[in-house]
Amino acid sequence: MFKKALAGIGAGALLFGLTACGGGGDDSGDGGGDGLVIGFAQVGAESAWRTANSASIQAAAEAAGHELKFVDAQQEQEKQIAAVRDFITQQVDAIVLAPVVETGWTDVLQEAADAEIPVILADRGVEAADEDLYVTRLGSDFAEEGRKAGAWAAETFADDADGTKILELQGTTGSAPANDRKSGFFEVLDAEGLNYEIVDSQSGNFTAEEGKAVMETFITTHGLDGIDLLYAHNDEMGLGAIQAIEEAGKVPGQDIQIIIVDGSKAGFQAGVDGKVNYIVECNPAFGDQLMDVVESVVNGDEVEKFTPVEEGVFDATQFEAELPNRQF
Ligand code: GZL
Repeated sequence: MFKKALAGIGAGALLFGLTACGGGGDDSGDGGGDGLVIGFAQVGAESAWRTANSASIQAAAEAAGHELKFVDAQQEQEKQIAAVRDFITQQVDAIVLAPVVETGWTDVLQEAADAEIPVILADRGVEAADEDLYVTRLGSDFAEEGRKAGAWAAETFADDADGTKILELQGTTGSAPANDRKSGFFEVLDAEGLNYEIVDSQSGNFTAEEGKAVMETFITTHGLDGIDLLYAHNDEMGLGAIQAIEEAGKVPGQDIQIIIVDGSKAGFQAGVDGKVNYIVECNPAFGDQLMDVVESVVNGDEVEKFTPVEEGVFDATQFEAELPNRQF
């Protein structure tokens, strides 16, 4: 692989080496041609967001002429770690990792560093202690997504004299989006001085099935009377909760207001149907941007430690107009 041939050579030679490699090469599919060989350890296929993210990255790699070795880890960290180790053995040019949780990566990231294979984080992040073991992260600012949700809730319930009662469906326990969407949300509620109570908060693991099951438990434990707001960290859990709310004889979007994060077609349809009140967008379609970042890293270019993807927010007045634009 061109990387091994140039190990320990200065950036200039690295650039020359890439050009040399790019000029010739065989069609063995090992990246010996113009393209890179990129190992991608994806979280899983737990949501429409994830499926769209995988499709975006796979399409972008093909369009850029790179070979993408794709592994769906089924939301299991052990499978992601094994995939990264396999990419190291295969001596890929770069590793892209969407870490399912923030902790437990130090050893395998160190192994990639020792093998002189750059690691780029796509989507989720890892704990700060491992910050020097990856080159850059491309993805969302999850805390900002939480702040956006909190700002709408603080405004919507500002005059709720007897206090706003909140249920929270958290994403995968230990994942960056779950941790940060939670912290950003309550940071704003506190900063705005909202009088609120967290009646209950559990993880629905970003899936519709688990989101519905947890909401059923919330209803059994607390009932829905007096509950003002459900904050669901992604669409799937919110949609599962809507089923549980309706089966309990209540009207989602009216008896209990609902915030979801992602912005899938199904989420916007629920908004058009009046069952969701606010949507914070989380953009999965960053495949082309990711390929640019990977190429820059392999070229030895300077890159920012974090590159946020662009994303917006939508309320009930915008759902119908935006629905046709949704890509996943
Ligand atoms: C966020 C991403 C989350 C989505 C969920 O960038 O990691 O994981 O919000 C997905 O839908 O499961």
